Amino acid sequence: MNTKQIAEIFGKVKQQNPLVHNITNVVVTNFTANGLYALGASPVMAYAKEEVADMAKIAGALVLNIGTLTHEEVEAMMIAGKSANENNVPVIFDPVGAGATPYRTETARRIVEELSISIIRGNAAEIANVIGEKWSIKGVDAGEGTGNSLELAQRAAKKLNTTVVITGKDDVVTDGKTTFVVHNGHSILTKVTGTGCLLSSVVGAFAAVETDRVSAAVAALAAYGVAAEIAAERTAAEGPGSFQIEFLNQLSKVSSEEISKFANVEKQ
Ligand code: ATP
Ligand code: TZP
Ligand code: MG
Ligand code: MG
Repeated sequence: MNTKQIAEIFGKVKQQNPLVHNITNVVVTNFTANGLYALGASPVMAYAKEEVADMAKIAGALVLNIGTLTHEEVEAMMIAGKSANENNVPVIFDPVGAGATPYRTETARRIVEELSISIIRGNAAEIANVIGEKWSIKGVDAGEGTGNSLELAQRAAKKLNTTVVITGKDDVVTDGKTTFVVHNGHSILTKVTGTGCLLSSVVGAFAAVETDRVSAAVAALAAYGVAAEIAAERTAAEGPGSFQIEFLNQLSKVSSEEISKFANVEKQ
């Protein structure tokens, strides 16, 4: 996986304009839809249990996010996930806040047990709690952990038999055999709500056009991180409000050349 391959996968998202079906949280819905449009994908949010199976089967990827979960929404996620699995549509799971309350933790575990998840993306605390390890979490934000994210991601990939993405200052991608660390991004991303959730949906857009899960996730993280770096530089004198808008601009404007040049990816 080199920076040229990353830029190629990014180019395929723009060319193929994949439909990404999101069952996500009420905080980030609009930002997620706008971020996917900016990137060149087509977002759709569909939640009714009467229609989710039909929507998931025509999508390029299904993204499940438990940020503001309700009983009805979880049932819809199960129906959508089973339809996606039957129709070979990749399922991306963001276990927002797993570990914060027993209901979230139990639901996250039920999703990984009952569905075939292609890629799970969360902060270190969320991934640790999904696999039954202790890692403190403050609401939806990663707390202080005792462990090493890279080793945690590798343990989770083996235990869940899936591709795991743990984000933070550095991002780890692993399927348990092949591991990459992506160093792109900017700390101001933690001051804008939904930047993790949007990233999970962006991973969905990349997984829709690239069947190798690790390559799709690495390319998504690098492109997203480079766009954030450019946006942060351009709004350095302002704050998170200006950054949020400029980040959407850069998800749309960032070029394959910039991604090749600035992607900072390390194979372990
Ligand atoms: P949390 O709620 O713990 O912030 P999250 O679900 O919002 O988790 P993040 O881990 O914040 O997700 O990841 C979202 C994006 O922000 C990723 O692209 C990640 O690389 C980037 N990011 C997070 N923290 C930093 C940081 N300190 N420096 C650079 N990039 C960061
Ligand atoms: N509360 C429930 S979901 C949510 C909040 C604040 C959004 C979390 O977004 P992210 O991308 O995980 O920071
Ligand atoms: Mg965040
Ligand atoms: Mg999150």
